[in-house]
Amino acid sequence: MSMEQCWRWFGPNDPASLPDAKQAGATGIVTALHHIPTGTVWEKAEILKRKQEIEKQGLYWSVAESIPVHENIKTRSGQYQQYLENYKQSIRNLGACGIGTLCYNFMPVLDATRTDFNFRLPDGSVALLFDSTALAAFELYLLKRPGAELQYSPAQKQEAKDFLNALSQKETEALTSTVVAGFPGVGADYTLDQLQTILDTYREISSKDLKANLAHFLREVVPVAEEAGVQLAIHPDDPPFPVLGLPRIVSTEEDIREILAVTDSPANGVTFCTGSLGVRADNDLEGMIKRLGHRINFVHLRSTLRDEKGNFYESDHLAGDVDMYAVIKAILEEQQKRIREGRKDFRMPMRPDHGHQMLDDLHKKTIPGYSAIGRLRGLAEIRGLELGIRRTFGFD
Ligand code: DNO
Repeated sequence: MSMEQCWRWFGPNDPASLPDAKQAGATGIVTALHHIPTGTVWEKAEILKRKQEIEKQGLYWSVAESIPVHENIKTRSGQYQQYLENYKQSIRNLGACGIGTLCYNFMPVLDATRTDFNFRLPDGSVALLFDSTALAAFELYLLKRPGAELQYSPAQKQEAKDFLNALSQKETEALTSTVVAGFPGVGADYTLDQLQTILDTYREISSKDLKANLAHFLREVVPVAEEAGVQLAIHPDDPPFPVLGLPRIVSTEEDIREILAVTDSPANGVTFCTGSLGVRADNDLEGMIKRLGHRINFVHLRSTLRDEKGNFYESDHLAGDVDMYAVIKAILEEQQKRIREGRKDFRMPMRPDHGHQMLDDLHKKTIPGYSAIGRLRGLAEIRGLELGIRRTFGFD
């Protein structure tokens, strides 16, 4: 038995088509209704329309990634009650349409954060980079975030200033849009002023408060998800440490344990994203799968290479700091365990996360982290490694 092999597809605006996903060997599709604004209900008709489009190509809508959680829910302010009701309704509608897994995150303001979407590797391919000096330059001198200066030493500030001075106008603009707009489907496209205004809403919110708000969210939505037959899968923080002074609460094994303890239910699970969690050297990925595996509802496989300053870039899927062999083996063991226990949720939906822009895609417009060839290479490598492990250990 293999993990369900999925492909993230960004919908009709994705330069890679559904037949491309099929040719790459995926059977499941991971997608979202990206055109629906955050906070608005995903109506059944819209879900079904997308579902039929996917099924017409002989594929299956495996996971909804993501229905973004409105900022008002994260800060428990403004219209949060209405947004919660809308979220619950979207879960019910997903379940009614037969989509059984929902990936979401609780990262404040910005989702996954990088400083460079065009980091050139020695082989000429392009990767995503998080450079702490670039982030410091952004928040100290471009955003001018109050309080940021207290977080850096004089030497770090100087380094950030030198970094910024060496950038052209175009590179400076690219840094801002990379940090602020982030990845597609994230729904954040603020001006610097708007970003500061929204960051200010977190001034009085500690990580303890944010955890309480997440717990409140879970107590509200998990029973609805149970009833609707939808398994929730919280995505870890990316990167797994605070950025721009914001609290981050899904970065470590302990964080995940706390989340799972809020309501012990198969509907309250995690997206095990090795690329996000693997940035921290103190996250023992293999051990985490062994200990928390029963609540892994979705898997993102990707690797990063970090340095001691907290910088990292996205390496090849089978290279970098993540021991992909150990990770896949542990996930397949969890799958076998579920089969033995008679659990129905043994399909273990997995997608290769991110990939390099390479070969022909270097000359095309692609979505950062999601070029067709990069996605294909990631999936192909993971499939091969998985098959080898399955045959070796008799996981069939
Ligand atoms: C980036 C993605 C994230 C992820 C969301 C899940 O490429 O891995 O944007 O989809 O955080 O909610």
